[in-house]
Amino acid sequence: MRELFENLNENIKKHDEIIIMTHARPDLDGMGSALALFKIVKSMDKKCYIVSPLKKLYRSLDKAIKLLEDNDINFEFKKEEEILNSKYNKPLLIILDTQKPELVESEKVLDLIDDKIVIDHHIGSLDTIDDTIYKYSDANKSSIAEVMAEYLNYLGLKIEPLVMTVLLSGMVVDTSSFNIKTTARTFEMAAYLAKNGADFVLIQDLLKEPREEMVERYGFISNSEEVVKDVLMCEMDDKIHGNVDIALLAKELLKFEDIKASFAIGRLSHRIVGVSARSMGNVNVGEIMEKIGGGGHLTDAAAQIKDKTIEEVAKELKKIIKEVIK
Ligand SMILES: [Mn+2]
Repeated sequence: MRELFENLNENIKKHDEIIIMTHARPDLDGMGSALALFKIVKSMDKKCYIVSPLKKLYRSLDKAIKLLEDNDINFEFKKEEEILNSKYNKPLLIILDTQKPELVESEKVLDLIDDKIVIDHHIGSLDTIDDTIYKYSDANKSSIAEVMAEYLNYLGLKIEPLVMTVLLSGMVVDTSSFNIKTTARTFEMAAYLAKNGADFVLIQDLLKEPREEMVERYGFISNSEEVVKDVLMCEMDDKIHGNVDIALLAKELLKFEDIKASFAIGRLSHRIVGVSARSMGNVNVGEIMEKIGGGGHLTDAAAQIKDKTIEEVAKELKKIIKEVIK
């Protein structure tokens, strides 16, 4: 971690303008981290912009940004075309919460800026962004929010409590309220944010879901099928969904009684179908995801498959599940 922070410090100093980008359809982890990093970069007296999301934000993130703006905490967002049409003096692009070129907010911005730093906590399965000056990728981290909390801690920097709140909400979302992917350090960093003003009640408020979204999710769940005993699989529709939506489905399926593993399949982009897999620990979903081109851990794994339909992926996955779990 120290190496990452030293590298960030050094490179932010070396460059004149810092552009922050996260994945398309950003969530509270990706964008919450971008907002915190924006504040960090500004504290170093550098020009800084966040690539603004093209597609509609998640409602919770929308609420978070509005809450910040209502409290006069402002950020500088720049649209893709604005960035493409500007001249930059020694720009640095920092990519958060993804390392796949296909999943970033703007591939054109990715191509435009030479100096890149990637900070991610997903498992790299397809092509990843490799022409970086520094890359930090640790699938054992709960969230990029946790990494940003570490960075704030390392710098000893205090930023607005509301930004701390949004950062902590990213940690809450990525860990399903501290139920998965946590380490002792995750709790320490959550405590650090709380100590510096992050507000858990406000987070509950931010995360309340609109009824129609829950109803849509339960629609997919009600169509899930038991592939083998105590293993559920769920296919979404062909609309493009966020990584988080697919993961959330897998997490929800695992809550049902006796279920020991769960799989959710949904479309991530026009070319990529995503699979999210979870288990209680007695089925190795990492092994199953490897067989379909992905990877991960015993209890938490994922895959991204190019140029196949959801049905094709489902069929292939069912076959693998039946082979692995007898
Ligand atoms: Mn994340």
